[in-house]
Amino acid sequence: MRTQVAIIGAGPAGLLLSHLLAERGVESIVIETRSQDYVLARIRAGILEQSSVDVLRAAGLGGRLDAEALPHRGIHLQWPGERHQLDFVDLVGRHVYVYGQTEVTHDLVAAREAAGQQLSYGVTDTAVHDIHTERPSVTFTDEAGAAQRIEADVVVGCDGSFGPSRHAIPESERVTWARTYPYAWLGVLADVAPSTDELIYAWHPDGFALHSMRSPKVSRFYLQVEPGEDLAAWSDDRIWTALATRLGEGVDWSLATGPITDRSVLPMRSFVASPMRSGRLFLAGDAAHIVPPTGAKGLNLAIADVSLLAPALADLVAGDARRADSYSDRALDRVWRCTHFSWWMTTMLHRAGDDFDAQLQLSQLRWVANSSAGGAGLAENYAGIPLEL
Ligand code: FAS
Ligand code: PHB
Repeated sequence: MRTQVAIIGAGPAGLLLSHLLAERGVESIVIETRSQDYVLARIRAGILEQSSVDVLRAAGLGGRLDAEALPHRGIHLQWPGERHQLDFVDLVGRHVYVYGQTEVTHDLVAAREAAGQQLSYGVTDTAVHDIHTERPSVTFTDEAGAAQRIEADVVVGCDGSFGPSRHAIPESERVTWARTYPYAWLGVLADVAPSTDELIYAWHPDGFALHSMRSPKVSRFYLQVEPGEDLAAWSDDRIWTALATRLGEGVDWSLATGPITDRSVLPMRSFVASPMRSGRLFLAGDAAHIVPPTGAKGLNLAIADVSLLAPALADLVAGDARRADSYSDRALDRVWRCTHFSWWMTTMLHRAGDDFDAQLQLSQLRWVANSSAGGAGLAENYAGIPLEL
């Protein structure tokens, strides 16, 4: 097969990139190792920054989003006996939107199918070749078991945290940074109306808890647990008791419960790989960086990367390499800002260390909740710094 841009991965990064390239008259082929059903069923991020909503709307993907997304002015910070609302609109003039990554993926798949995008699911043995030539290629085995090759002008690795593409960058060129946190998240999806108007991020001696949501009838929760926690150790009752305690201790509030429809343990780590470009190979999204989800940055960073990359590749295939040459540095600026913020939110809110650490965390929370400077710092990063495209 022959195309201008070969994209590895049909997650948000790969699907949105193919859409933004098509808008610029650049053709692409997308290959994906999972089935379409698997990709569409994944439950992941829940919050879109204003910039991400703007990108999706400008790309004609705002239809369902405008009808179903829940605009939120801010979040609640909670610790035993106190709950404080941080109003991002008052602090920095920006909203955030509750609209699950699952919905974003559905909208992207529908748009790409309507556009006749060439997209192969169920591929295996993906490999990237000749990235330092003007004829890079991707080989893979298709769902029918046949060996395939895509010859392209450019290859983009949108293959997530466990994909092969970043390993195609020569070791001598590649630098990576990683931090594994001493805790994980137990994620819970439940068919119950949220017991809060906006997300509650709660510090508690027993561990962190987060009350999020997907719609007026579906709630999403997270509990800090040990890394590699055994799901079997968490009955429904234990989950609801822990959530009610951690989210509500010392405040006049009660948690509604309902049928739990999904539960999973999510590891917490930070990871950055540089550069995000080598020759004719570019990286975008989780293929280049992973953030702990406390800052709600993962999906938004993937959208930011491809918003920068699409115009750069359109220029490159037309013979102008300037934006492609600056892509990695520009993308990594935002990656490190989001990596720091996600680390900061995570280490402020999760119980680890000794009582001295706990006093430091509580003091930081009181400062963020009561100082306009502290609140604006969190608001600016959480609501997202405007994209400079
Ligand atoms: P993705 O991982 O979404 O997509 C990569 C795609 O590449 C996948 O479909 C994969 O199957 C495919 N692929 C991999 N190897 C391949 C190969 N060899 N050949 C072809 N295809 C290949 N972020 C938040 O902000 N909040 C959250 O609550 C949150 N929860 C998460 C929970 C989990 C379990 C995970 C893993 C991530 C979570 N994230 C969360 C982060 C997540 O939302 C990512 O940031 C987002 O999916 C990034 O999108 P992509 O870069 O497209 O990567
Ligand atoms: C979610 O709704 O899945 C969610 C929201 C905020 C986060 C992480 C996850 O920080």
